[in-house]
Amino acid sequence: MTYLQCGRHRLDLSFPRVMGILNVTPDSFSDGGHHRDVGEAVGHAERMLAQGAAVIDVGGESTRPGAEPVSEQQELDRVLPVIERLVQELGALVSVDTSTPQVMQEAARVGAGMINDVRGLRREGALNAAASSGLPVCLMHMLGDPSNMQDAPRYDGPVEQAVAAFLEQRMTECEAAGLARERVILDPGFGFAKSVAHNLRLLNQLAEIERLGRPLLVGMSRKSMIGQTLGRPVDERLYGGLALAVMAVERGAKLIRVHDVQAHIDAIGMAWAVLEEGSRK
Ligand code: PT1
Repeated sequence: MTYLQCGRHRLDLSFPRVMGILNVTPDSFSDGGHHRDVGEAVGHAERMLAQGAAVIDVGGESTRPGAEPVSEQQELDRVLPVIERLVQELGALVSVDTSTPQVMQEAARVGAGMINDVRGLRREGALNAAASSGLPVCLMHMLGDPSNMQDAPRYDGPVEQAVAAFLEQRMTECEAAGLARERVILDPGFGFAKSVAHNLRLLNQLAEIERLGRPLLVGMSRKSMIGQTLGRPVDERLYGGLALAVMAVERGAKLIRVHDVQAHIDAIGMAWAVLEEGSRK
């Protein structure tokens, strides 16, 4: 279980790896496909790879709380030219952050090596598209949709048990539809249908998700769980985020989805060195 075959790339997950975030959303992009915008995105990915990112996560739909949906064509126009160049020019391992079946299919066709779906393949046709791609898939926990997920999220009982039960059930359903467990990465979905207390508790109890036996991905970079806990605006959340990343690694997380690659490479590398020394015979 140390390696994950991601298309032509073999991803070594015997130690924690950094996934660099590459947003190609309306705020950063007008209507996609413009050479200058694509060039800027490729340049940013190149810097993240040089800093040690193992994967570049390309997303054309914002899934922040309150974000509005985009059309399938818009999403395709935004992500495909970028993925194509990252694969062709940089030989990068690209993950596509999408819930849209057509985007999964086309991304795989142009060389993406992983599918990252915050909706856990629950959109119609997504499970079949992901299964037939042959690629690993990150299944994330969320209730509702980004437009309404933060409307007073509630759980009966401990949040980590609800999240673990959801992910286990979803993994079983996906397996029945032809997506082998060996291809699944699990993500508890920090900031998705969770209060600050839920998010903090979930990180504290992350071992409950790790027990499901699949590689864990976490995304906490610059999120409001940091902002609300420390009283920091979005551009002052790095130090808080590094603390969270280190705690996630200590609890077994193997893919850390972040904006600030260099800082996380060092924090995680240091944490991992301590953990490794402690496990020596
Ligand atoms: C994530 C994730 C993601 N997060 C995966 N993919 C986002 N696998 C996009 C806030 O509270 O955690 N895992 N793709 C970004 N979504 C959010 C959610 C951004 C909440 C910000 C917040 O600030």
